[in-house]
Amino acid sequence: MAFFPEFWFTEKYSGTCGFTFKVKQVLYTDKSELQRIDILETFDFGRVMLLDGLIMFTERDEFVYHEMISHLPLFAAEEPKDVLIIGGGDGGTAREVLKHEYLNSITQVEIDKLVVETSKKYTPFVGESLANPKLNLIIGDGIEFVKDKKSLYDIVIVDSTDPFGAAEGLFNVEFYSNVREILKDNGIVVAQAENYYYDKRWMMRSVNNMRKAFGEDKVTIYQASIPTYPSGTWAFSIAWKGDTHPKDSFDKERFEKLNLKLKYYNPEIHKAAFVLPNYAREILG
Ligand code: AG3
Repeated sequence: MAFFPEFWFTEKYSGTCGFTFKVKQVLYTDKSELQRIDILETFDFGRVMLLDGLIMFTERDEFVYHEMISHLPLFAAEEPKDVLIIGGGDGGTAREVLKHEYLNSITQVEIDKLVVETSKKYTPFVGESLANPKLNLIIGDGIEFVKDKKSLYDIVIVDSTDPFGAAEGLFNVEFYSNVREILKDNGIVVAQAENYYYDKRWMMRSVNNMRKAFGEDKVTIYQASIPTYPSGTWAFSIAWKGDTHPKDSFDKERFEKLNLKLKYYNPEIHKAAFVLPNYAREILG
């Protein structure tokens, strides 16, 4: 009987549990100055990008994350014109933001050029957008970029990796304070904020530091179902400078006019995403 070797990948959540799937083929492996990058071809999730062995996105469910980190703040904001994306080197967030054709400017600051190049080549379903001439893509450090600038953006989207290594500084109070300064008066910031099942301290690092920068009552989280991320339920921290809670400021007219073909986000989800189970509320305090 012939023997067919099988290759299974596990993202380890701890020493005792994780998430596993079978791999058809490793399409790419390399190391940048900052991290190891792998692209896998899988049976169940299409192409998958790993950074340092952690799942950044899969072809099958990336739409949830990218729609929710983009459209929610964009439709919550009042007449947004200028958007800043920090991180997001794969291009998925840029793809969604670019759907808002009325925007004046979209600036993205990604620290790792190799992520950009790899995504363009191996995962064009997200990476293609990085070549869009409407996107002003800067290869640089987002932490430095937001320093000493005032009132430039309506929305800042922080599409980072987990809070260690290069991304650690994207979760601290100095960074969020600079983001507050770079936002215009009614500006909104959204950041990927891990999950409250395995990593509640990571999530709360983002929430608590946003609270210090924006004020206790100007920060919350909203959530979305992302099957291939730890716990399957992902949190996004959100802070706003104006008076209106973003769950109450959905711009219906703009939404209907744009008529986007989306797979996750809709007007009901805009509100529902802020509804949290009791144990998550308790963690938030
Ligand atoms: N950035 C957030 C990924 C976090 C996932 N963490 C993990 N698998 N441990 C995603 C980048 C997509 N643009």
